[in-house]
Amino acid sequence: MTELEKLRRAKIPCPETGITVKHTLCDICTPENHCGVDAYVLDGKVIKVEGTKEHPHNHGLLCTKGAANREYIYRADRLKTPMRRVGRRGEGRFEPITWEEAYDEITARLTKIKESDGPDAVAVFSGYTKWYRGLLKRFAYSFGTINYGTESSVCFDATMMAWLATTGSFAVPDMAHAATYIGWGYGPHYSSHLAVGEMQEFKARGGKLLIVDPKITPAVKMADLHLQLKPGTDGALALGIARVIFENGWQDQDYLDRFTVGQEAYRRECDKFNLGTVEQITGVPRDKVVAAAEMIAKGGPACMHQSASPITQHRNGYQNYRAILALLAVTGNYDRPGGNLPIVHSYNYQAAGFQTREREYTGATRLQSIHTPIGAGRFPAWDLFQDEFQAVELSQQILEEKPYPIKALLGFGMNLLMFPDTAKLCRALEKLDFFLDVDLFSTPCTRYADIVLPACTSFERGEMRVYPSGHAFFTKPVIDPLYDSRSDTDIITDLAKRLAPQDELLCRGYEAAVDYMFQDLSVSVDSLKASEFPVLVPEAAPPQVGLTLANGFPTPSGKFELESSLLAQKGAPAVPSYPEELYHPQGNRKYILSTGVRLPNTLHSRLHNVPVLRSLRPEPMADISMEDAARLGLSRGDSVRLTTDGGSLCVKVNPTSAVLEGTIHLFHGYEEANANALIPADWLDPCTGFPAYKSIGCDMEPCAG
Ligand SMILES: Nc1nc2c(c(=O)[nH]1)N[C@H]1C(S)=C(S)[C@@H](COP(=O)(O)OP(=O)(O)OC[C@H]3O[C@@H](n4cnc5c(=O)[nH]c(N)nc54)[C@H](O)[C@@H]3O)O[C@H]1N2
Ligand SMILES: Nc1nc2c(c(=O)[nH]1)N[C@H]1C(S)=C(S)[C@@H](COP(=O)(O)OP(=O)(O)OC[C@H]3O[C@@H](n4cnc5c(=O)[nH]c(N)nc54)[C@H](O)[C@@H]3O)O[C@H]1N2
Ligand SMILES: [Mo]
Repeated sequence: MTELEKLRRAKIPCPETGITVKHTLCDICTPENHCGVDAYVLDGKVIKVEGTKEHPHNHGLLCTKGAANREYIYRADRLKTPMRRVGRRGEGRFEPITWEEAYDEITARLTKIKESDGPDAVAVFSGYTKWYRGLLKRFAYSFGTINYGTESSVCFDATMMAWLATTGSFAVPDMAHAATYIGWGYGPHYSSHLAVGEMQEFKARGGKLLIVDPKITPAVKMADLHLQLKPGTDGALALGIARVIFENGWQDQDYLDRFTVGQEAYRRECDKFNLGTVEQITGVPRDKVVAAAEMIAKGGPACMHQSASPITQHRNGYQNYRAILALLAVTGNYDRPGGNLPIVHSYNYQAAGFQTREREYTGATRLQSIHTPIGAGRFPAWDLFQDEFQAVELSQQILEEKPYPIKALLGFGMNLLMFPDTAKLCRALEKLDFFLDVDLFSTPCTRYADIVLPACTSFERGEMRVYPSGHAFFTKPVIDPLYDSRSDTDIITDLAKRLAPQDELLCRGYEAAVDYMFQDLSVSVDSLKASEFPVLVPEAAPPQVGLTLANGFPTPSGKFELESSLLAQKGAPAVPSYPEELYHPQGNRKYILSTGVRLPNTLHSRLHNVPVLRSLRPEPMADISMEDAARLGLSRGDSVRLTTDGGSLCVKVNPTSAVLEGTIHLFHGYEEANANALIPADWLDPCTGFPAYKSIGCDMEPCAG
């Protein structure tokens, strides 16, 4: 082997090999992470990825998913060109067309529908991808429709809405000053790997960790106390813990008296949950409930993990989460050092400690309409706090045409396997007059589209990111867009020029939009582009502790609302409650099925087709307890039929001591075992409309493979 061959094989970046290292980010998972990535590029191809050591957020670390970026961007099923459907909807037969042909057809079809049925008959939807959303939302409003909706209809926003009703502002844990950490539904090793290091430091300082989780996870192994509750019973547990605190006089009565409203009504709710009741509902032994109460109330300043979604994805999820939040008031841990500190999201779902004009940009062109957005009037918390449509109601409105018809859908990164009752959504997509889907890959959803457009990945585009440290990063493409793909924001801008030409700022595209939003700051797209790494924005400042307590909460009463006046006005339960008879997940079925608890090698539907990650769990598998496996005579790899009120499917089992007897865990996004085929369309939290993905009654019986 020559010296050059050796250098190339070792992927050494230097002039001889022609290998260069360029900096970008991983956008496979949640914007909370979006780690810096070093891409090793040879002849316009990415040949290797590593974490960026100079990146202020991930400091060179990458998780399983991030390390698979090369295989992700080169997935064999990348869309190559714009396409027009030639077969039946769902069949997946397409012909390639040019971008111009695609744009002409989209423009003609949408213009016609706007004329015949009005602009609100066109719905604009974004899946999990978030980077283009500011532009997409403004495009929807400038086109004239009020129907802009996203995957946030099922994700973090229920958590956010619980904070808004309770304290008026979202708040993050002040780990640096806390003595106790409440890890309620906390699984960072799989869902948010950078948080693990923070937890290790916290433990090394002597901090105490409480974990409330139905599964035994890597985080449980770090815990001082683990409450292994049945999925979705969190409300009963939180109210029971509060009752123990009150009975022992451990509450911060001064905080409760000065800063909260609704104490009496809340205490009446807590009184319903004595230790026997709590144990019977949740399965958590009474001594552990008492120990948790003591740890939270007496263990020094306590802060809690904000939990993205597993607490709220239950039929009583919103109230369960509010019941947990109430513990911060009972123990005086909101807006105090070591507690949870209020912050505001400043750009693209992230808090960076500086203000931007994002809301002004996205909302400026929203028109008045005689209609309300899809799903309005059905879910009180959603109505109070959201301006988007509630996407779980999309299929219903397309099919029923009530209160008015939806005829066209523009999907960006839409994944139909995300929605409960997938079959119903497929029927709805079949009924549409026009469906555009923009994606990186050929998916079950693109198969229903009339026109499919190929988007490019974060490696092939430039995009703006902000980080909690106050940093902003404007990336540059590290390779050209693959095939004939384009960035989402270029696609939106091109469509805007045809369908909303009057919106001059929108038609100037993404960089103009970012500059508009950042105009009050001393950084701009150009100044950020000049840097290879994230730049600290001078205006960024850490949250100031105690301001809310001094100036009043941004709620109608100016206080921490244990009893929410806004929810009361909407006829929703104003005090956190757990009416078991209403939310019992099992019905007459034997098991509780929880779908979608995160696994290290999966991200929704995105990574099932990435060979290296697929190899870690080659097939979809339901995790079941050793006890249930023994009783049914099942070994690893045997098949079972799972049946719920929503449907039934066959899947292999993975017996494990990590899950509770009587529970079944199945990850979602697999076409061959679609968890959401088991969730009925109406299995929703009535406050938020969020699907109860994580607790539904299920039967299980062995079946042929
Ligand atoms: N690997 C991976 N990472 C991801 C994602 C992914 O698909 N894969 N998705 C991203 C997205 S969109 C989101 S929203 C976040 C979600 O991120 P997280 O909120 O962290 O979600 P999970 O990891 O599913 O759940 C965290 C822990 O909550 C536990 N849990 C499940 N049900 C309950 C319950 O009823 N009560 C309690 N107390 N605990 C429960 C789970 O067992 C798990 O250990 O993850 C993000 N990160
Ligand atoms: N049963 C069950 N269902 C769930 C959950 C659960 O826990 N259980 N979790 C829910 C949660 S919290 C969430 S956030 C949702 C996830 O919501 P989904 O929207 O289902 O998430 P993904 O599958 O990651 O991505 C959607 C699509 O976006 C495409 N895509 C990726 N990057 C880009 C891009 O840059 N541009 C474009 N145009 N497309 C892109 C992907 O190829 C994919 O087809 O799922 C929800 N559904
Ligand atoms: Mo999510």
